[in-house]
Amino acid sequence: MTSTLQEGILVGCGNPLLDISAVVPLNFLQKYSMNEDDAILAEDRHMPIYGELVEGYQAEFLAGGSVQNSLRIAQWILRQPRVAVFFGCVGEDRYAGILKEKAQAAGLDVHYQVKRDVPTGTCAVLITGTHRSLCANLAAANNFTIDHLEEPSNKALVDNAQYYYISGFFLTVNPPSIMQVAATAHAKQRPFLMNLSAPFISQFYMAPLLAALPYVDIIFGNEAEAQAFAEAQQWPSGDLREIGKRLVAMEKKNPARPRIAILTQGCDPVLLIQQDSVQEFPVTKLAVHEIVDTNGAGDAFVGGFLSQFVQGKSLDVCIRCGNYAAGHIIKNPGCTYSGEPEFV
Ligand code: 26A
Repeated sequence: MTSTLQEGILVGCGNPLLDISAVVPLNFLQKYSMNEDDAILAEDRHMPIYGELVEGYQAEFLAGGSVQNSLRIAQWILRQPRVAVFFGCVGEDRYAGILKEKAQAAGLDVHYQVKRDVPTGTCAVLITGTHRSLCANLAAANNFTIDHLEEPSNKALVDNAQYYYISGFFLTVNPPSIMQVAATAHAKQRPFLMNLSAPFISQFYMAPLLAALPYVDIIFGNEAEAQAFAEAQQWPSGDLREIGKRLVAMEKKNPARPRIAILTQGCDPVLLIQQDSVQEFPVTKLAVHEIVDTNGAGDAFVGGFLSQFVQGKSLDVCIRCGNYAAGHIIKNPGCTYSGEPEFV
């Protein structure tokens, strides 16, 4: 990075979760009726998973939560602390301490809402080969309220930012906060970026997603998430390019800035979809022995993208950096990095 960026230029809201990650056999997934590459909310029947992973599978504890991951990765690449600000809700416990320490070590400026008597959220990460299945127990993260954003110091942070990023995952927690941040971005004509996050968001949270979408300047998603959106909309074609074109053509509050869709598809090319064009960006395929786990790959992609986007770089630089960041974290456990970033 050459120039100095404004502190807090990027604001994100999400669910701060501590990932409890372990390699498991396929029958572990089957026992909990989970599939490879799921991303779900824990129900009562999933609650034993966390203890089982710790006791029987040498689980690792890693900083997680989708938006927080992306912002940590953006900070790592930027090498300038406090460019990004993160809001989310945690408990008052050891896990919250770990999350805060990891976020701050990355240079992220965290402003957690703290909910006493509710544990910090966790996410079981079940690794099977190159797949990862996620089961989130949001706990404290689910208690985020809009009044946290209305506290004067936090409101100032939101007002002063130039870029906003919120996951689709956060639609399960607090749509009013999303709408408020989106409205601020719109009023100030600043980019608002969002992520489809998981198929279940389109399946079960379509109403709040459709309410936010008119404010979204850039929408991220992977192939399964885009397909789930298309199915929930009953669009006839499952072709990813067609889905992207329809997504960018949906209602937009600020038509002067047409929506952009960025759809990832594992090691197949990333699609950049704009009004009349679809561009492909190749992904460097890693050898199986280089892959530690794919947990956080999508978040890291967004983090890499954001690190360039906040510097006003072109979309192709942003996407190349997204691909670089995703490739790096796949070679590390969870959404973690090692050494100095090598993106130029
Ligand atoms: C609402 N849900 C289900 C979630 C998540 C989530 N982050 C926010 N909300 N479910 C999984 N994650 C996080 O996604 C990362 C991988 O992309 C996990 O904590 C994991 O770090």
